[in-house]
Amino acid sequence: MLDAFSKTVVAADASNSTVSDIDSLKAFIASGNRRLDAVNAIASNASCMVADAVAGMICENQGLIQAGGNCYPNRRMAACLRDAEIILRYVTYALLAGDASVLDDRCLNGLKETYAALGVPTTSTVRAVQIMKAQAAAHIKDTPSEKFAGAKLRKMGSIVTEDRCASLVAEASSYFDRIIAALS
Ligand code: PEB
Ligand code: PEB
Repeated sequence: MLDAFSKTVVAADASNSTVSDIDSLKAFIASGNRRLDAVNAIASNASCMVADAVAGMICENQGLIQAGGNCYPNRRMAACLRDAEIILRYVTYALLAGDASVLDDRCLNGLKETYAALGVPTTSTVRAVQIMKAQAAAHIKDTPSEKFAGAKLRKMGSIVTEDRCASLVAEASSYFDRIIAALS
């Protein structure tokens, strides 16, 4: 498992050179508080996001909760909610570390095969992950809308930068894309 620092050291080691990429590490530290806010924006809204993403997935494919569907009976529904929460949690770990290896090694490694063996449908899982991707972007930018959240709307009220943390939104999105790629 790597983070932004160890990755730089490993890369330098592999090419028999000293760490030269100091600037990117400086930038990582300088933007550290934004990063923590981004992680917090996801982590503290996680239960709402997961419930909404799985509900959205089911709205679009109600066969999932009918007999024979993969969210039926309650035991499978619970497993699905749990899985969505696990996956979202690993995104927060990767975002905190600034590196995808924790997500790859501890969550995605073998997940596609596990789902195939259990008969968990890939397209539905991917849809739930896509909704979480949209939610995470909205929460990092602190622009969740009334349209999707209704009375559950929650803004962090964090310091809004001009770019609305675009680079962190892009980074978080890349982790969701990585999950989708690993499952497809
Ligand atoms: C991965 N998920 C399930 C299992 C495992 C995982 C190992 C089998 C054991 C169990 O049921 O607990 N566990 C999970 C994970 C990690 C881990 C990601 C990473 C560290 O340790 N069903 C749907 C949706 C989808 C879903 C598409 C998005 O219809 C999930 C949610 N996962 C689902 C279901 C089961 C499951 C298990 C329904 C139960 C399958 C079954 O028992 O028939
Ligand atoms: C599911 N939610 C969102 C999206 C969908 C759903 C399909 C759009 C995803 C995308 O753009 O691809 N839609 C929803 C659902 C049905 C449906 C259950 C069933 C009929 O059609 N915002 C908050 C809360 C948190 C939240 C803390 C409510 O302030 C969720 C839990 N959902 C949330 C957020 C978005 C979203 C999309 C932040 C991103 C879009 C936005 O807020 O504008």
